[in-house]
Amino acid sequence: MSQPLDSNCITLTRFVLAEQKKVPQATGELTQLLNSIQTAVKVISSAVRRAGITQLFGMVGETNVQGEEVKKLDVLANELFINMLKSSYTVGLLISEENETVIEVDLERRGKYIVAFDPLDGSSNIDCLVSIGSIFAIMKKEDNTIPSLKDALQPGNKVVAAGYALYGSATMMVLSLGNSVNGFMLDPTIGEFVLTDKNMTIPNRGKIYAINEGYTHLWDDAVKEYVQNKKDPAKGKPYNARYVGSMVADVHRTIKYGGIFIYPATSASPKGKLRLLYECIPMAHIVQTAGGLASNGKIPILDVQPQQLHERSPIFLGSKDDVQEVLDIIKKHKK
Ligand code: P6P
Repeated sequence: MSQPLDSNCITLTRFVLAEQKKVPQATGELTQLLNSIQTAVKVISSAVRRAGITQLFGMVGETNVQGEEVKKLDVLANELFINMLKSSYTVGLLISEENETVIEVDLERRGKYIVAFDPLDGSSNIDCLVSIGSIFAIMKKEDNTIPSLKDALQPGNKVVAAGYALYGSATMMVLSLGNSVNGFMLDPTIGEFVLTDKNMTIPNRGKIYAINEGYTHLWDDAVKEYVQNKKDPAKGKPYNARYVGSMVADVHRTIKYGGIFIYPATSASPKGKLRLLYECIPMAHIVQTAGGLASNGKIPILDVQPQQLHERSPIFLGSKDDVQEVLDIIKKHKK
């Protein structure tokens, strides 16, 4: 039985417009910016779902700035984010996981915002149809100088808005404007994102831990002890292990069900794998706004001062009590 059409459904566009009206000095540019991201996400969603049919799977035979093989969908997603953001007339500088340097917007289309994004995260999962996602963080340029690298290297506590799109069994956008986190499901019958998860809050404690245990031999003693505790019946009811290997999917489940997502530093990757500007910071902004914690093991992710565009960071993210538990073990091992 199909759902009756709701004549008053709260679309993402309506929601953002209503939020804008709550801010007297708002110019509407953020609304315009978010609408351009929404368009990019809708096209990426369509492409992801048709990839097998339209031969968008597979490599393009190139490698990106991370030295990873680039897939056709990666290229399409990156171009969509860049083109839609540039044509929103609200952005002056773009930072993409796929581009080695910052992308300056031409003068006539330049705006006051700066957007750091991972256009298609988890792309190694594309060909086997495991959920993938897009991640973005929006900052403001603080002065009227020509946009440059220094404008990109802002700490996460300067982020104005952050969000992700999850291309899973359905396509969903989750958005944090700083005061609340809200989830919008794409209704393909009307081509709109509709508010389905109002004011998302992460449980204070969960029962799931997510970490790639294939690297156990590379972890430090604190992470080894924490994960061992999660499996030890003598320490309490063991947690469930869940790991998709796609950050957006793992983080979304963590917000919905509670628990912890960890990508730690290892002896092979001393700063971990995940990128600070367009993976860790946006996810930290969203999880903290939803009532959780996100740390690099020493300080909150949002307090880290980025030094380089594609720098990596360890991340411990999720339910307040779960993250605090591992931070306490890290502190104990530092003594
Ligand atoms: P590993 C995907 O490649 C990604 O960038 C994130 O989405 C994911 O959390 C992580 O890497 C998975 O890395 O080393 O566990 O395969």
